[in-house]
Amino acid sequence: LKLEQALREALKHQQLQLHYQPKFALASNHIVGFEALVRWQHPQLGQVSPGRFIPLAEKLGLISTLGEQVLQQVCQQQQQWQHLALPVSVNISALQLADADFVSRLQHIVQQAGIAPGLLELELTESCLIHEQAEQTLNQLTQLKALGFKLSIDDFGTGYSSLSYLRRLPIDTLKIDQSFVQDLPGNISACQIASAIIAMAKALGLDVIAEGIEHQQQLDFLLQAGCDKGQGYLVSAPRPAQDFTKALSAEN
Ligand code: G
Ligand code: G
Ligand code: NA
Ligand code: MN
Repeated sequence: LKLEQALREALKHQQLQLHYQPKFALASNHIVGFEALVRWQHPQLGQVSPGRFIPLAEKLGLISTLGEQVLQQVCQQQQQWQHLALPVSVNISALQLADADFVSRLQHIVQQAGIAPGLLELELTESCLIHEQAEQTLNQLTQLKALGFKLSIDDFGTGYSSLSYLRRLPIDTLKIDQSFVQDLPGNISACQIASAIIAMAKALGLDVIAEGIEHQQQLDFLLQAGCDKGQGYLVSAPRPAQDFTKALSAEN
């Protein structure tokens, strides 16, 4: 009950913050975009992990409220970074996407901020995409795509979606799950799965990015397997936006 009350207060007073993790070109280490990750620093409870409060927000029916605050903050940040023209991705939970108002609310937030939809990418997990209302989800994604938003499948390879369903989705990017990346290059099946995802993405004309790169040998393997983008502690953990603003203005 205490955490529940604290979360309600935090949402009421808009106290959640965002960190940003760079996405980089594996060949050059240049930043090519960011992923926004929500953070909650509570005065008494300390840092509460999203792994705890996101499921709680879902349970309490607060995930759309939380998600809208995240989207609003990302749009504000993108106003500030507009000259960089780097896409920022946002994690969207299944229940948030299931909200019938999701598309129109997102559109409203983006219009209010005056941001080009192409600067926003929505990260959806496979479990977010497969449920009883597959047709409705397909419909929504088609609308989002038509509006110019970018779509990616997060944690790719860990879900249960069929390739025949995925084939119909208007997706731009596959994100190779970090559980595979972690085991590169020493584990043969991890190598084969990563290579297969990269080859499949290319064959389908999709972008592919590897998550959770911590070591140079992982990066080297991915690069020679044909993957050209990554994220991970090797280059940077998620950090406050201002930590990047200065470096980016020097780079661009
Ligand atoms: O940094 P990490 O501990 O940030 O994130 C833990 C989990 O929380 C990940 O699965 C991540 O996708 C999820 N997460 C982080 N930020 C958000 C967000 O803004 N919305 C949703 N729905 N999930 C998020
Ligand atoms: O579910 P999703 O893929 O959105 O979650 C990403 C999670 O991975 C976040 O909690 C983020 O902080 C974390 N993360 C990002 N880079 C690394 C990394 O290099 N290693 C590990 N172990 N975690 C990472
Ligand atoms: Na993600
Ligand atoms: Mn992921």
